[in-house]
Amino acid sequence: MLKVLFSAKSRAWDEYQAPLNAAFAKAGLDVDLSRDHPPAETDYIVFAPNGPVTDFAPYTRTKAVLSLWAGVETVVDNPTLTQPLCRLVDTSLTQGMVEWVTGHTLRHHLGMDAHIHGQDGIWRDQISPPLAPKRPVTVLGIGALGAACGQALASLGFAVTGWSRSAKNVPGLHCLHGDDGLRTALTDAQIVITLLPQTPQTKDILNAERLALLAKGAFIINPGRGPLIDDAALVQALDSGQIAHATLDVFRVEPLPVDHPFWAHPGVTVTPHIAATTRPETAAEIIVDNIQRGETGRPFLNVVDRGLGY
Ligand code: NDP
Ligand code: OXD
Repeated sequence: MLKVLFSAKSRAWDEYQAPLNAAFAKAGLDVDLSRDHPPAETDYIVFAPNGPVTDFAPYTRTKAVLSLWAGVETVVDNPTLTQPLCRLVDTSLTQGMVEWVTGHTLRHHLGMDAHIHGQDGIWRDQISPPLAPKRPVTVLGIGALGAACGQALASLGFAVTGWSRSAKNVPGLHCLHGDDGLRTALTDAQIVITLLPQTPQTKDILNAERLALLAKGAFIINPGRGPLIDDAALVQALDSGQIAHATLDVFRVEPLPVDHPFWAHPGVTVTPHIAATTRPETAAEIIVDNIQRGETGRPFLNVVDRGLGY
């Protein structure tokens, strides 16, 4: 019988126990899923960064650490982690992100706030936004999530540029990469969506200099990670009108401290890291598929490149 350790918060255990056991049964795997297997007897770890396991050294028998999260920045550098680390790539997570990004993009594109907050008896000027093809959108990071979001926006007619580390070809997107590509991708962009992982290379990627490349009055939408944006530079760009509004789902410190300037800034919308949540039913299938792969000698899916950090 395989011993699978579940290392995440208690609430996650309540949500995942049944779907994981159902997926093990469906896959024909004989598994003892528990929150307290002895390390030296643990075959796999189902892992969340806010769970109890932080030292992987005693897990000498463990064949893989299977993350319930897509972002792995808090564990990727853990020197005790010598086992393969697999991150979550899940159609439900992607669908959730596509919906959140599309919703917030359309909010800014259509200028919805003016009418949602303007129910005061005044028949305002009828201002038409440009149609989507005239609205240049840039997606920084066109991996599992960014590519799907970019393609969803392109299918609505937006002119979407995607930027990545390596050269890519994502149908429907104008794809750029590297330093020169970043400059081109940001120059005159009106909406920028950041879906990069947090690594040393992506830290502060939206700094003062790069924010200045955007079209005046641009919008930022960040469901990636907080450190992708230089907070002080963003506040300055909002104050000057260079950026019209920033919708931020992720922050350097979470929960966002109550005295952080983002809370009070009229140009910022804070959402509490809810852009895309992992859904237990689909995530369980993916975790179990990877365990089945490990047990049948097939390569794991979505193995994190420890050198690249994602
Ligand atoms: P992927 O690994 O599939 O994609 C990452 C993309 O970023 C790739 O296109 C990659 O380029 C690019 N990239 C990485 N480093 C660089 C760099 N130095 N320069 C340029 N491009 C770079 O990740 P996902 O799409 O699955 O997830 C992205 C992030 O979204 C996660 O890391 C996590 O932080 C965040 N997230 C947030 C959630 C939320 O609810 N707010 C939920 C889930 C995820 P290349 O293609 O060349 O490798
Ligand atoms: C994730 C997240 O990385 O929720 O999965 O941010």
